[in-house]
Amino acid sequence: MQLESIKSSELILTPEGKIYHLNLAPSELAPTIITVGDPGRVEMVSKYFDSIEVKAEHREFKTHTGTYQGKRISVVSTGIGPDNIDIVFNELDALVNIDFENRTIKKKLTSLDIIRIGTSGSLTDEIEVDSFLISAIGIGLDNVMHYYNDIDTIFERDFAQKFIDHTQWNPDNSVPYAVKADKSLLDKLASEKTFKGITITNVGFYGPQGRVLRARLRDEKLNEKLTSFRIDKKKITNMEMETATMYGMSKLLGHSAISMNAIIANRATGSFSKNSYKTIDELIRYTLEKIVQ
Ligand code: R1P
Repeated sequence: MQLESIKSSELILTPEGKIYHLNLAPSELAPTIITVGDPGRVEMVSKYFDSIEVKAEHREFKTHTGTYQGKRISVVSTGIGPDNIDIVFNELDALVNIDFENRTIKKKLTSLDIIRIGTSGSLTDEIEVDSFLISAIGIGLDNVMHYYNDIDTIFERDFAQKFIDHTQWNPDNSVPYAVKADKSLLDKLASEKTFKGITITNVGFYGPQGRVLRARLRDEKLNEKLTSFRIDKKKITNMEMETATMYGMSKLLGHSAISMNAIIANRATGSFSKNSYKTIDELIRYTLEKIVQ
């Protein structure tokens, strides 16, 4: 427990007493949070709210807080990628667990429920575009979590080692890690409408996901190795850019997280959704209904 006050350079607050990147005051955040990558998707969620009490914005981080069927919810955009998840999760945690007046960690900690509604590409032809997929486990190819201590109990070490061995992982890249979803959120949000999958969290969209436009890849067989990986007869289902980092940061800080994916591309068949907006809207409505059940 940190007793001394956290310095202004570490916990950065605006003159209005709001946390720096999210531009939010503690009272403006709900205990249930939906994260979306695209700031434009915030309205796609909050248009279903009964009312909106807070609208805040700074850079790619946009928040609407309101109620949905009486339940207070914040929808927050994270932008793209694991590095932004480090910012968003630390600041969400600070909003509930640090006293901004005296800059100390609160004695009684609050646990948030954080639900990602994102888009993703399927790696298997069995999961077609416009499907919903809930990530039971995330494999992180980013290095955010490696900067933190106390991660031994969070990582699924054997799982990650099998992945490293199978892919003959390039040691110049950061070491892959695996983190499970929060079990109670997984059970609450899964249904016969959702695939349950193993999700790869990439550090980029093109090279790191095996897409070639003009720049050539160092390991042209990486995606083949991903699709041939098996653990307990299960295969990797999809790729995106936030899930594993979210699962790691939320476990590290004592929050619960789940990642809901609208599958809008299929990398196995080369297809892309003809109406991704509709699929994302349907996943938003599905998730909101499940949250209040
Ligand atoms: C890439 O286009 C982005 O889309 C996916 C990836 O995770 C990455 O953030 O999710 P979102 O649509 O939620 O941003």
